[in-house]
Amino acid sequence: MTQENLFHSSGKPAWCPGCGDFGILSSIEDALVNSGKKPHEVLIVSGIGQAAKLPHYINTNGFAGLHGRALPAAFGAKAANHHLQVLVTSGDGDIYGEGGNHFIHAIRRNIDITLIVHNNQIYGLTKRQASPTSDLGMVTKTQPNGVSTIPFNPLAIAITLDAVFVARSFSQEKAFTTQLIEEGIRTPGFSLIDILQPCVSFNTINTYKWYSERVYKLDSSHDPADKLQAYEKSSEWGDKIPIGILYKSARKTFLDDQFKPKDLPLFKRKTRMKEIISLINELY
Ligand SMILES: Cc1ncc(C[n+]2csc(CCOP(=O)(O)OP(=O)(O)O)c2C)c(N)n1
Ligand code: SF4
Repeated sequence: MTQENLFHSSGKPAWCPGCGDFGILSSIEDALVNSGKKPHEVLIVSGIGQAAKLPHYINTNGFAGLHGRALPAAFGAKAANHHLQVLVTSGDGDIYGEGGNHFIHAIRRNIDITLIVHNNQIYGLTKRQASPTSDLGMVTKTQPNGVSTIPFNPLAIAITLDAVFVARSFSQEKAFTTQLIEEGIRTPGFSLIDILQPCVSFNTINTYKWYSERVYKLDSSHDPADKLQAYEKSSEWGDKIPIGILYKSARKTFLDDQFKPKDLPLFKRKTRMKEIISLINELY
C-alpha cells in the first residue's frame, strides 16, 4: 500500500518481536482498505489472549469480550446495527476451547460475521499450555507427558455445519491472507479464516520453518463447492497442509428475515417502553 492506511493505528502492539500476530494485523488492515469500508463502519470484537489484543491496535470500533465470549458479543452488535461490518479476531484457545460452543452455534445460525482465528496451537498469553489445536504428543507445562487428546479440527467442523466460507492461511503469506479476509468480508454469512500463526516464544515445534516446509496453496483442481473434497482437504495435516478456500456454500443469514439492508438499525429505533413493560409484567 502506498497511500496511508486509514485503519493503521499508532499504538504499539505488546506482542513479542517476530510474533505471527503482526502479519495478521497488517493483513486485516489491508483487507479493510480494499473492502472500501471506513473505520467507523467496522467493529472488531475479541475475547481474551494475545491474539485478542488486536482490536486495541487497529483504527476501528472495538470490543474486548470475556474469555471465549467474543462471538455472542459480536452477534449482539450485529443484531443491534446490521449496517456494521463485524469481524471477530481471537486465538484458538479462546474461540475453539472456551468459546467452542459459541463457535458451533454461530455457524449453524449463519450470522454475518467474519471470524479470524490466530491459530498458534498453544495458549500464548498464559505462557504455554496446550490448546484445542495442539498436536498429539506436544509437551507443555500442563501436559508434561505430551498431549493425549485428539486435536480439534475447526475446518472439518465448519464444513460439517455448512459454514458459507471456510479458509485457512499462514500469517507469513501476507498478501494471500489479505485476499482471504477480503473475500470473507464480502461473503454474506459466517466466514471462518483460520490462520496458522507462529508463537515464537512458546511454541517451539510449530515454527515459521515448520509451517513453511508444509503449507501449500490449493490450486484450481480443488473445487470449494465440493463438500467431500473440502472434507478431505480439511483432514490433510502433517507433511502437507493446504491453505486457501476449502469450502463455500450459500444460504440465508440469520438476520435476513429480520432486516432489509435499508432498514433503520435497531439501536436507532424508538424504544416502545409501554409494550416492553407490559411484556415484563405478563412474564413476571
Ligand atoms: C474464564 C477465563 N479462563 C481462563 C483465563 C486465562 N486465559 C487467558 S488467555 C487464555 C488462553 C489464550 O489462548 P489463545 O486463545 O490460544 O490465545 P493466544 O494467547 O495464544 O493468542 C487463558 C486460558 C481467563 N482469562 N478467563
Ligand atoms: S507469547 Fe506467542 S502469541 Fe504471544 S505475543 Fe509472544 S509470540 Fe505472540
